[in-house]
Amino acid sequence: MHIVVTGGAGFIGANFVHHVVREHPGTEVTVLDALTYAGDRRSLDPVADQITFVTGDIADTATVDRLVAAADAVVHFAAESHNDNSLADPWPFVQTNVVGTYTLLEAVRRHGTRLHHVSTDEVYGDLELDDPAKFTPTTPYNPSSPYSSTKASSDMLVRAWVRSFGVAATISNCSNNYGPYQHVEKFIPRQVTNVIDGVRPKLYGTGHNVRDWIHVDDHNAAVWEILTRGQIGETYLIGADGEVDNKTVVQTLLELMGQSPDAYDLVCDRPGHDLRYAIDATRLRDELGWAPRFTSFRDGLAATVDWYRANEAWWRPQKDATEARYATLGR
Ligand code: NAD
Ligand code: TDX
Repeated sequence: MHIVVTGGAGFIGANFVHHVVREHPGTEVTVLDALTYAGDRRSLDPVADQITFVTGDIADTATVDRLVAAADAVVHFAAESHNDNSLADPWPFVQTNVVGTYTLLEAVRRHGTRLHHVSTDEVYGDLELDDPAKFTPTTPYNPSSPYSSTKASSDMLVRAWVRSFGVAATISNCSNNYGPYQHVEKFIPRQVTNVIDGVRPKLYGTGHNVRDWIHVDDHNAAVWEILTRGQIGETYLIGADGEVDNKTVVQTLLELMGQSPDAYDLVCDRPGHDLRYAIDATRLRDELGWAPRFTSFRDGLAATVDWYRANEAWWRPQKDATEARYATLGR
């Protein structure tokens, strides 16, 4: 099988490429990535001689058409992915997440190529802290931010192209990922690298918001199962029953890094900040037999801390610019 991986120089996409090269060695992999501030070719260094890398935009029809024509499947990770950035400037989110996904859909329609669209649980909005409910594939869409509304839009486009044009696509909506190669703008890498730099972690608002954490390798193993064995036209939710509030995440990190558990600061909240996400992954578990391998969040966090400690050369170039952006937001 020849797959095109969009966004393969980003956090989850790069880990997916590593996963495929490691676990499914017969697969031919072409990465299409625009190398925005969030993409880093060095994340693919360990597999560089086993893949083809194309620098390009998913909204560029000619490039996309050429690559899609030669592939059996597209695994679509490319996106603008950070909520805080989408509040500061929504336009790149509309352009990449909506127009870019549209461009890919038209190409897979022309060439009959299989598509797996990678999306997020944030399309469902948020849950109350004490609500026993979790998101399921039939939960109504109710996105809160420019980021999540553009991801919801892209999901809707995929659904419509399946129904109206018979495109062979699947969708997955996953919860918050953690692991190696995640940009330092995101919550866990930001706090780990702050502590390494002697800066106190920064919790938005009260720190009571809950995220449903999953290790990136568990997400990517699920994506592979859906790509190869999922039912066309279906939506699969991916989650590992990893609900933890942000304050507990920071306190665990502080403890793992030898600091006092109250050595953090509360900073001003993100506007529209979703309270809680929680995933019911029953379909994925029952239909495809998937189960997470990282069952201890604490152990997964400890390994992630070790990775950031050992790979300062990878994250250091992004750190100052990222913190300068946060400083302008007061966060
Ligand atoms: P990321 O920001 O780390 O990486 C995005 C990648 O896409 C970068 O390499 C970037 O250069 C590339 N890209 C951006 N715009 C592009 C364009 N126009 N054309 C080509 N490439 C472009 O994001 P991530 O955290 O790895 O997320 C990957 C996907 O997974 C996204 O679709 C996101 O919505 C989804 N997702 C992320 C999470 C999470 O916790 N990070 C959870 C669920 C779903
Ligand atoms: O410094 C911080 N302090 C803080 O308290 C940062 C950067 C974040 N937070 C909070 C906000 C969230 O409640 O931590 C939580 C996680 O924040 P992010 O890492 O920005 O992730 P989130 O907004 O939950 O979205 C992530 O998961 C779903 C990804 O960035 C999305 O791409 C994915 O779709």
